[in-house]
Amino acid sequence: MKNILIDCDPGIDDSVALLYALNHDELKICAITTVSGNLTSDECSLNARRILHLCNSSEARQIPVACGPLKPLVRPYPRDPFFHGSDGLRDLGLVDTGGLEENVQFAADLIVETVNRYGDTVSEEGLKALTVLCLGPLTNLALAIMKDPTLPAKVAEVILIGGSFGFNTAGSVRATGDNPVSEWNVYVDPEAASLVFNAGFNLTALGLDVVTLPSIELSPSHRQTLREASPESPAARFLLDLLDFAESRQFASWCCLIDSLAVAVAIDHSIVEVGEVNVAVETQSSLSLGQTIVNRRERVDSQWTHLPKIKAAKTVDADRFLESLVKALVASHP
Ligand SMILES: [Ca+2]
Repeated sequence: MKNILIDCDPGIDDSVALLYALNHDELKICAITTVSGNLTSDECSLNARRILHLCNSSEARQIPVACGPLKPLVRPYPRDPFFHGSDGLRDLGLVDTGGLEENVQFAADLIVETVNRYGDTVSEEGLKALTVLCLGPLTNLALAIMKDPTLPAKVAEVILIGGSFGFNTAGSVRATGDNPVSEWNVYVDPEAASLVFNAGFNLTALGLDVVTLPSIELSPSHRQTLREASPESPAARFLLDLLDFAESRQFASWCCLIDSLAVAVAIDHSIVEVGEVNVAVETQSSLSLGQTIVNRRERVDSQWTHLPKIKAAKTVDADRFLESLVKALVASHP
């Protein structure tokens, strides 16, 4: 069992990721924090609690949900051009939170508290006990390390959805930020991303290089499995509804599954192959704001070794990822 904290902005792909983590028996969600990204943080908090209620389990009802700031660290909030439905959940009528209230703490405070509660304990495998999944802009984690700079040493790993690291052309042909070279989560709050990349976490970034690959496509067999489970499984039914929504607008199924890859990597890191990169975030240019710049020059004396070194995913075993996701979703019962 792995303890995780999920910082997120649900949003349809975050919601699938939450349902995946909630229904996987190797993960325990210790806390959920929400950030302004796909929607503003307060809308995301409401949606996170709607998803917990959809699970209808006593364990899900115990998970604290705390809301972060309504805007990025220093910039206005740019509303997501990708339409998630007017409520962020595809307008399926999932309005009920089952009475689940938002935690009174600010998101960054809940992150600090949770890391300090679990970070000094050690798992059976000898690892530090809390893994942090960041599925949206990095505002909350940046605020948390400003409050408590000891956090990076206490977290087992940060697994984040963000950036683009030049391993293939996906970062340019499927860029999601509001310019041709940036990824949405880093684009929204580049200063926060820069702080987090420089903080010294054991950090794995899952960027556009892997999350937008066309091989992340649910097969007819996966869809049949979801359909057969859907009368009993609200999570399976939810994903089928989202796929209809995305594909009716000519988006591929990976659009609904981006954030779920972080959950899959938390369960089994070998689902992705990673490489080490020195990376910086562009925070000045109006043309390339949010670009994650990786030095790919061959000459040893041309390396930018002063930049922080992180792990970034190069390839993904899409078949194993999708099998794991579908298996968890079909197992969910109210
Ligand atoms: Ca997200």
